Amino acid sequence: MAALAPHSPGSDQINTLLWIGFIAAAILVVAINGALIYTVRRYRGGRGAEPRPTTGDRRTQLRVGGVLTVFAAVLLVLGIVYTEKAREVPASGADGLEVAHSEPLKIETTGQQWLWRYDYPNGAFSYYKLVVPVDTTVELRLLSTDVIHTWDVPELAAKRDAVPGKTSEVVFRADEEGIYDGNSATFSGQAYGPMRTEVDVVSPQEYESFVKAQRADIQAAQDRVVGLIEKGEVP
Ligand SMILES: [Cu+2]
Repeated sequence: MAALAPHSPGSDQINTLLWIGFIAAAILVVAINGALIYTVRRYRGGRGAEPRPTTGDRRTQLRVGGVLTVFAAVLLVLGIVYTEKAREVPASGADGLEVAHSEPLKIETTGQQWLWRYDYPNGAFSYYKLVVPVDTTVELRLLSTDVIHTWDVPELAAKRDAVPGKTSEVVFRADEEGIYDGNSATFSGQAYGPMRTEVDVVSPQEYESFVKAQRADIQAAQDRVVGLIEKGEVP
């Protein structure tokens, strides 16, 4: 049951919690079936004989009730502890982006039918593919221009909705370079299926050169359009 391959502290906590839930369920299944088989075998009546009605004495009832209560209480506490931990904003690590050591790298993330757009601090933007530095705390500020979209990259963070007129945040710190795929998780119109995303986790140097090159490309394209307008080639 590898439900997740966590690559960020938050999804790590959620993964641990999933395992705790799985083990708790397994313990219950074994205990209940064990008790049932034991009781049936122990109090089995003879062939043709009327079965004996049995009730446990009060002490046994209290003991079983007590054990189950403690079990439920432990699960509740673990659930609260791990969800709280998953909400904590992790600090950037030593291998992370230098400027993001004191506060997270903020990237504006806009969902629109049917694309994700990422706006980086230096003015560069990209569609579909988000590039972030490894070991760096990244804060995505989710916005939507039309309907509700859901940003869902399970290896990095719990999914979150981008709601028109509201800002929500996704925080993660990727522990390994690589490509992480995102899903379409909420129906947002006819082309929601292909509205996926991809997160490329790269070294801080690669990140810096990506946003620099991206910005230069965008600037060059804009200059070209302005040039054409000035020459009267674009009405
Ligand atoms: Cu969508």
